[in-house]
Amino acid sequence: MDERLAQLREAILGLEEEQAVRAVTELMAAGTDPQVVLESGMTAAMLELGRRWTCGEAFLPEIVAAADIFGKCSAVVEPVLLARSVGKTADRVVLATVQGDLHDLGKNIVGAMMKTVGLEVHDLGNNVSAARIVEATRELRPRIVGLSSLLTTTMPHQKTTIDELQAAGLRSRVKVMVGGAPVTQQWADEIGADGYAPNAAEAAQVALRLVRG
Ligand code: B1M
Repeated sequence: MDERLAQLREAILGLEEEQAVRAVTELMAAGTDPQVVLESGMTAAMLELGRRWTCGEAFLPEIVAAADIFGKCSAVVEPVLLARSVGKTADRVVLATVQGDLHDLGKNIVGAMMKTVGLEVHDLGNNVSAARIVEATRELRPRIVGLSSLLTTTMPHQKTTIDELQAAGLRSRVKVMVGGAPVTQQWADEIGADGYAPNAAEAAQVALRLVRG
């Protein structure tokens, strides 16, 4: 099993789309836990790529290509993940990557994991302004607003969004969760968020705790 996960990682790192999709399909067929495939296979490959990028050993076009392959692999894993969903709750989540930020692979996994615990997820996409999140909160009346940010330069938009929810008189109606690679519990506390999670599996559990009050 570990060997197949390693093959998946290597295929993503080598930008071998066919091999990556084949590896992920075989892992699913073999009954491997989709969460393990997402975290230890696919996410691990992206983190290694990020490391190589920082060291000048990988370049932007490679990152773009790997992100595309990651999306294709996700399309194989997500249906398996969703098939394990427990019954639906009536609780809605509005999820977005904040303004100025195009990173959405992690946010998409968070959305999928939240669906598996029965939450109704409305994903607004990436590069979403605080105004749009406020509007969606007013329209959809979610219990949770989830904000993802992968750039240190866009993290402040998590705070702006919280401030704008407050200004619109909606802050007391929702719990705000934040996450993304540079986000920490300390940052979440600092900006007055109600929850933080370091990964998608924990995000789903934190969301459940927040809706159960
Ligand atoms: Co960019 N990028 N990127 N990038 N990118 C990072 C984030 C970076 C750390 C790379 C590096 O320098 N080593 C760096 C940020 C540095 C910083 O902020 N200090 C960086 C940079 C600089 C940039 C650009 C500025 C590069 C440029 O153009 N010069 C540019 C910015 C574009 C923009 O957003 N405006 C850019 C662009 C891109 C691509 C478009 C090429 C691509 C994104 C494609 C896409 O998402 N569709 C990309 C990628 C892929 C990365 C890395 C390599 C991988 C990110 C990823 O997908 N990880 C990344 C390196 C890294 O993170 N170390 C990097 C896999 C994903 C599953 O994990 O998103 O962390 P992650 O999500 C996790 C958790 O964080 C958590 O759960 C998820 C699953 O476990 N989580 C939450 C996420 N959201 C959550 C929300 C929650 C709770 C948990 O509650 C609501």
